[in-house]
Amino acid sequence: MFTGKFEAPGKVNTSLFQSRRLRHHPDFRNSEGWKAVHKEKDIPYEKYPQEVREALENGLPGASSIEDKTIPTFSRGELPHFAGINTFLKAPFIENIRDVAKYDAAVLGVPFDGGTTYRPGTRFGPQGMRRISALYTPYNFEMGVDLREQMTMCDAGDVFTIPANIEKTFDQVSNAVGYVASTGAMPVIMGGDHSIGFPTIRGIASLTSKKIGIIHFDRHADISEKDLDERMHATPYYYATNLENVPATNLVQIGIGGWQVPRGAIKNARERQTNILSIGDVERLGTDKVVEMALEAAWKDADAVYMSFDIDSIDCGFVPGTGWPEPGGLLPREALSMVGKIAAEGLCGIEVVEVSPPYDVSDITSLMGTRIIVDALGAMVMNGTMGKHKSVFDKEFKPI
Ligand SMILES: [Mn+2]
Repeated sequence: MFTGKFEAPGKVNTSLFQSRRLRHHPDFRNSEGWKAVHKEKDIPYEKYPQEVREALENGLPGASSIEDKTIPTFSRGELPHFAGINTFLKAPFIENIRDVAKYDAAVLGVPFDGGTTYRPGTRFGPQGMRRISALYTPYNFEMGVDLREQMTMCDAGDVFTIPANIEKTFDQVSNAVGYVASTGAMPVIMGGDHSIGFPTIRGIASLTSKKIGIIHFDRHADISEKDLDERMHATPYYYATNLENVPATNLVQIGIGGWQVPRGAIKNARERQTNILSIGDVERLGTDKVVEMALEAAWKDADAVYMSFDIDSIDCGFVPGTGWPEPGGLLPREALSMVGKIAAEGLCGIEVVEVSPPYDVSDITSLMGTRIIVDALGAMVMNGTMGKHKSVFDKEFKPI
């Protein structure tokens, strides 16, 4: 902190200090920082003390030399961030999947990279995101939300995927996501490559007769009919928009562009009239306008919206750990801003795909994936839209 007492060597230019003295003290009251500092006091503070009490009971009181009497002998709960068993955000792991019904949201991993056509490794995506999510507290400063205090979340573990069989894996994924959603818990899915974008929405769409829109962040259109003769990670939106209640005209694809988009996919996008917004559109229109357009198209005559976030929609300089890096993508700030505003309106599910830890550097790609999830959850909590989608489900869960 500058105290105004240091003496710089040599000649000091005092004109800057003098000009400051002439002005009034700047007013910070309209700054986000000032507002956030004051908002924090209104967030409930009940579950954390309860967690500390449980930690002491389960983990034994700490050594007598430790002055902070909230510290147990065995690490239980959030602290220290480098310790413990890594569930997502240290949320409770539920051994019995039926217990998901008790939570607002359930995080589940889909460790699968059988749909990958260049770099593999996304089977380690859920582990990568869980590990680095330990870095986070459940509180977000600017939003003024505390996920631990204001919602309930569990880690449901991973779907049992079949590494060499895409179709069997798709069935497992649809059943897992459909089951979780049918209990009322919002599925939060950590991929996995983007091939899972079809079975995830199939699982949710099977629970309702109503229409579902999709907001899809990506550098790639992912709407090819086949890739290397199979339904791979370039094909999810071809099959998703074949579903009766998932119209292509309610699919919004943000960030598409570059040299990795197959022409056949674009023909399909054109024929099906999906809504594509390029990085240039984001730059030219700005994130607020893009969000406004995306929400309008995705929600048009739809009853719920699902968000699929391919981490490669962000410039690969920020997310090197991914399967098909394409430079020129979104800036992290642009991505987070749009995700927050889209989630604020309510979502029936979230997925983050294409995080490939073997190609990552310092966990930054996993960290970005984690951040997309927590920002979406935070925005929903802040706007009171968590759980809003539940009324859309009017059909029973029927496993494939
Ligand atoms: Mn992609």
